[in-house]
Amino acid sequence: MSEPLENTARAYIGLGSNLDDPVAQVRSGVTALTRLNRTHVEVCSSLYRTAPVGWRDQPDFVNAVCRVRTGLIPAALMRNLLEIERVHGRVRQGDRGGPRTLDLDLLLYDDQVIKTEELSIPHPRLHERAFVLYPLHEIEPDLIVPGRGALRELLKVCTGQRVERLKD
Ligand code: PH2
Ligand code: MG
Ligand code: MG
Repeated sequence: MSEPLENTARAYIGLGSNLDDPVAQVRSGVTALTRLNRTHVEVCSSLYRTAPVGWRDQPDFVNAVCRVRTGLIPAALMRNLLEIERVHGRVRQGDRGGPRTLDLDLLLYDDQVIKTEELSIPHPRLHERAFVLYPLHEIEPDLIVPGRGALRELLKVCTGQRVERLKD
């Protein structure tokens, strides 16, 4: 029997991949989220093909966002996300923003604002990234991002980044 999810937080997780069959990587990442302890995946966005932001000279990404309910505290949830990345062959070589098999970003955790060595919530660049804002808007159009305001307004500023929703 699954554990009760009372006193849980609502968190949003961004998924991204641009190596080794990105669509399969992102789908597998979602499956891994559904298997996390004390965590229930409530809804996932469509998959989106997106132009790389930052380091341009790399393949297009596939991105998505999931909303979960979780009994894990943010640091524990983050540790679990890093472990899922590792299982998906993620190699970290100081290549910030470079190609990756699977990236799982903890975007939001309730309306908390957290800044520690390991964790920045809301994700510090979420408000300027169409590849996060579009899938987030698909599942949560009325969302307010703590410290950044209405998602709807953030989207308006975020033009010029190529984002294409993939058919199921
Ligand atoms: N992730 C990055 C850097 N740039 N661009 C797109 N389109 N999608 C991503 O997931 C992405 C990126 C760093 O995590
Ligand atoms: Mg990322
Ligand atoms: Mg990341």
